[in-house]
Amino acid sequence: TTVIPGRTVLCKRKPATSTFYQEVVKGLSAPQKYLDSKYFYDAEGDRLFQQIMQCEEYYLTGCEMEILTSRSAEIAAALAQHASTFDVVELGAGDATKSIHLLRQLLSNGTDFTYFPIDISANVIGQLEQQLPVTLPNLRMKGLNGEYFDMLQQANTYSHKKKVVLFMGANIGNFNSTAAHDFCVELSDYLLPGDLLLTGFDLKKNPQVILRAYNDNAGITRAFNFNLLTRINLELGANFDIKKFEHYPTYDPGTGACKSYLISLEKQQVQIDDVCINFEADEPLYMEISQKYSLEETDQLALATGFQPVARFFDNKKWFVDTLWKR
Ligand code: AVI
Repeated sequence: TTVIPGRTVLCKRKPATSTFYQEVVKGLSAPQKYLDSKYFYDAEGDRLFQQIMQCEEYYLTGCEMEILTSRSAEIAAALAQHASTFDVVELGAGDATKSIHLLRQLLSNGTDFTYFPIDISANVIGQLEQQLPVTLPNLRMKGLNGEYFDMLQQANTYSHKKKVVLFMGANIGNFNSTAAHDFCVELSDYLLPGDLLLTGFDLKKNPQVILRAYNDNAGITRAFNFNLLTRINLELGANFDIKKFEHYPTYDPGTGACKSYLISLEKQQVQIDDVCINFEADEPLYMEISQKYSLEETDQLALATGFQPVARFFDNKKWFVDTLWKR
């Protein structure tokens, strides 16, 4: 057994080599322990996230749904104003319950477009390809299963029209500000001048409202966080005891950073395959950021990454915005 001072004990068994394993061990071996929130979404995580979206406290989904149901005519008009012909590409399409309203509006306007939903889950793409033609019989679509940027490139091989990219659901909030900047720069590199980007941002608002959204009474968000530990136990043979951790959501109204932690309730060791991780009592494990934006900050992000803000669509409470940017 090899002992790395202060933290990790490496035993002699051959370590697992999956990216998941490597990223988990890297995060848990860092001086400030973290896990990547992209790993929340196994089958159980997907199920819990569906429940979060139904929670009374989790206002984001309802706000963006209100924008898509009540403002799709305005959004479609803005798209037509800024691009004469285009195709629609959705990053992280999920079940498309929000975008379907915009797609329906575009069809009823007689817009000639193809819809390219992109999702990392083959399951999601399969379901969309079965369901959407039933709901929207006149829709031309081609599902793309894979990483966002690889699939964006693939969409370009199917069509040379201008692209309207949808990146909704406040997914951009799960990047910290550097990562959000880098993501937009990379996206801008994959697009051509005149392409459009519709992004959902959760806006800064009363801090209690935000904090409650990540600390619902039924404990679903708590279970969503703990599920990643359970996933690591199941898939990587770890032995996290979730009773020895506490869910600790935070919101800083100064920076707009809403961060979730799991706090170790005691000094303990966790074994992951052949790696042993030491937790101190009260030590935080950083799980997720859900960054909140001001309108000025959304404009600054656009301008810093090669986009021009051209329109904004709000819910009635102005808690959420879908911004339209032009590359
Ligand atoms: C997917 N994403 C935008 C959600 C959010 O609000 O950050 C994930 C989530 N985490 C806890 N609750 C919801």
